[in-house]
Amino acid sequence: MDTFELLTRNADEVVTEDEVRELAQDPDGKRVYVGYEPSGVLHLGHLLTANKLIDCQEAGMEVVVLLADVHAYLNGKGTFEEIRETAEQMRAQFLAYGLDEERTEFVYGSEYQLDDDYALDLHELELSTTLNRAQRAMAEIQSGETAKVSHVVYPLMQALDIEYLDLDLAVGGMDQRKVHMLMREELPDIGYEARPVLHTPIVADLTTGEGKMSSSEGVTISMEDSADELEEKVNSAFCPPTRDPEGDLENPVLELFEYHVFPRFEEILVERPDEYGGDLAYANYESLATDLESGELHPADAKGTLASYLDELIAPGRTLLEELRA
Ligand code: NAL
Repeated sequence: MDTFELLTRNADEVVTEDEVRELAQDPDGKRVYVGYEPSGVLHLGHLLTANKLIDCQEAGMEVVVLLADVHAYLNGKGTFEEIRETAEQMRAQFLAYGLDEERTEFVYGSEYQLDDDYALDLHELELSTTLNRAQRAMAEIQSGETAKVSHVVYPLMQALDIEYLDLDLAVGGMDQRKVHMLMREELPDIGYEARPVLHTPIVADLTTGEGKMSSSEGVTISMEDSADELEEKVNSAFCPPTRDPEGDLENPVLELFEYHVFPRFEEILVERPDEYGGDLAYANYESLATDLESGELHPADAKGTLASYLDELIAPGRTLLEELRA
């Protein structure tokens, strides 16, 4: 696969393609970065951006993971001490999931976000950005019903971080796109360069195929799930025999194959008894989706296979969590 294709596969949005094409010409040693509000247990949403980081490492880039402790604090996620503790657990789970330890740098936001020069730059951004703009950027990220002043500072800091961590590429879920657009417009206003960004898709809710899979509502798959829980969750998933259900619905089973399983395995094996046609092997997402649509692959077999591959992906992190808690 060529480098541009590897860097951009499964991205919903690339801003801009030309800038990423240029980066793909010479990716060695370039820095890519994702930030996360610390949370004790990773879920599939985190892992989707982690897959993109693994793609970038494969292309030769250095990965920076920002453990955004100050951001989580600004977003009302707990006391500073609580957030710090969950950040440590998060770091360990990312490594267990498959990020290359040698080429992954973990940085706490609080290591530099409380410095004088950072504070002054932040105030300059506060002065050049409208309240309305900052609030819109935060709409999909904000927790809680009532907007707080901290919620408009948050996206400005996220924009500034992209300068302070000296990045060549920023990665985030589609829910981060308005923050990144703000970064692209506002950083040049205070004398810094805008950076290219990639946005990964948001997987639909597992049981309904609507909206997004989220840890606050509906069914989420996390690093904590046992093999049995995974099987139960995946078996209850919405899986019509098409990749394009009507209206706003998605097929979450196919999405998980496409974004989580195929990027991490060479070949997917569907085990079936001989009387049901015997085993099937797929080297890419397209061929599996085509077989589901034609009826060659039954949704029940697709689900059973998905559950076992997801189990393989999360098993190392699950074991580590058990050890941390023992
Ligand atoms: C992501 C988050 C916080 C700070 C960041 C700084 C730079 C790049 C990415 C960052 C967390 C993210 C979330 N806003 O909603 O999880």
